[in-house]
Parts: sequence; C-alpha cells; structure tokens
Amino acid sequence: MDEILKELNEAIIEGEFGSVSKIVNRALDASIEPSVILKEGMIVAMSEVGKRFEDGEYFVPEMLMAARAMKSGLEILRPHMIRTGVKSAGKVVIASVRGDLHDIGKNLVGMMLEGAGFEIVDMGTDVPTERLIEKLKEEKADILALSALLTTTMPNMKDAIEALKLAGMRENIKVLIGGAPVTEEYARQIGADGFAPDASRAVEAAKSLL
Ligand code: B1M
Repeated sequence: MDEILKELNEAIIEGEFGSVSKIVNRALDASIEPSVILKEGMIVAMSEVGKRFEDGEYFVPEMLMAARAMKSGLEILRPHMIRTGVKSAGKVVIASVRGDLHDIGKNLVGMMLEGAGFEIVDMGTDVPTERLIEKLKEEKADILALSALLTTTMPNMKDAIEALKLAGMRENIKVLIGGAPVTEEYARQIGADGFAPDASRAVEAAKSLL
C-alpha cells in the first residue's frame, strides 16, 4: 500500500483527529484518486477499529475518536466526490434508524447519492419512525434510504416499512436499505425495494429504483 495511505490508516485507527485532514490533503496533492483514499485509506481503517473493539483492545472512546478522525477526512474528500449542477435524479430522505447512532456509512451513501444528482434530505441518526413518515410527506420524497449498523436496530427498518403501509404511502416511496449487518436476503424478508452493500452500489440501486 502507498505510504501516504498507510499513514492515513494509522492516523484513523489511532484517532488522530488533527492529522487526518492534513494527510488526506497530501494524498489528493499526490493525485491519489478520492475513491482509493476512501476505500484503502479510510474504510479499511474503520474495519480494523471494529476488529480491535471485538477483541477487547478498543472501547467506545477509541471508536468515537476514530469516527471523529474519519469524519474530518471525509469533509476534505466531500467536494472531490460531489459533482455540482447535476439535474436532480430524485429526492431521497436518508437516516440511521431509531436507536442507531452510527452515521459514517449513512453519510457516505448520502454523499455518493448527492454526487450522482439525487437531492438529499439527511435526517441524521436515531430517527424515530414517526418523524421519517412526517418528513417523507413534507418533502414529497421518492426514496427512503435507511442505514443500520446494529443487529438490534435492523428491525426498525421493518417498522418503517410497516408505518409507510399504514400511512398509505408505500406505493409511492421506494425503500432502500443497507449497513454492515444488513443483507439482500433481509431486505427481501422485510419487503424493502432495494439493498446495497456499499455506497457506490447504493447509487446504482437508487437509480434502478426510479
Ligand atoms: Co459501533 N458497533 N457501537 N460505534 N461501531 C459496530 C457497528 C460493531 C460491528 C463493532 C464490533 O463489535 N465489531 C458493533 C455492532 C455489533 C452488532 O450489532 N452486530 C458495534 C457496537 C456493539 C456498538 C455499541 C453497542 C457499543 C457500546 O456502546 N457498547 C454502540 C451502539 C451505539 C448506538 O448506535 N446506539 C456503538 C457506538 C459506536 C460509536 C458511537 C462509538 C461509533 C460510531 C460513531 C459514528 O458513526 N459517528 C462506533 C463505530 C465507529 C463502530 C465501527 C468501529 C465502525 C463503523 C463505521 O463507521 N464503519 C463498527 C465496526 C465495523 O463496522 N467494522 C461498529 C465505516 C463505514 C464506512 O462503514 O457504516 O458499514 P459502514 O457503511 C458502509 C456499508 O455498510 C454501506 O455503505 C457504507 C460505505 O460503503 N451502508 C449502506 C451503510 N449504510 C447504508 C445504507 C444503504 C446502503 C449501504 O442504503 C440506504
């Protein structure tokens, strides 16, 4: 792996908030593709953080520090990943489901969709189902995009689909789901319209839904 990307990996794993943005800028100056910086320099690092948490080597504060460091790098990458002036491909309300505070993956999906010309309404994390329904009505959105990182919050995706049905909105809104524990099989089980394992495939999935 490129030396700069190795450095970026370490800085995220160690949660070095101050140095991540500088290293990302250096990687861009060295003409490394933003998608390579993201995948090899950053996403890989978060997997390592997850592994260390599982192994009992890291605890929540270390995960938080790594997340903060990753976010600072994403802010630098953001303008390089989003094209401007693209005609709206559709409106997407995106959220991490009720009970779920993880937002890095959701933010990436939002960023990539925005880059592909979708209009994004980001509701943040831990969003109650009732608020999702209100927002979808208010925004006349085409797609509801839901992210869940915990096996315990995945069922809240099903709740959202049930709530859409109860509100008589299911016919008009496509539901796209994803997140580390989510699978295509689960999407089928709960009656979602689409699933994507990562942010770039979320763009393909969103396009194919409309
Ligand atoms: Co949490 N956490 N965490 N955590 N955390 C995981 C998810 C975990 C797998 C770690 C582990 O044990 N190895 C584990 C979940 C186990 C499980 O349920 N099976 C876990 C746990 C247990 C917890 C707590 C319960 C810990 C505790 O308090 N004891 C707690 C829960 C809090 C809550 O949500 N209620 C918790 C808290 C946190 C922090 C707040 C400290 C922090 C999040 C900070 C933040 O997001 N702002 C955190 C972090 C950082 C992680 C790990 C280390 C990294 C997550 C991440 O950002 N990955 C994570 C371990 C791991 O994932 N390996 C872990 C990078 C990101 C780019 O990937 O989010 O998967 P990801 O997104 C991908 C795809 O999944 C997909 O595209 C993205 C980009 O390609 N995708 C979509 C995501 N959403 C999509 C939506 C789509 C389509 C694709 O369509 C709409």
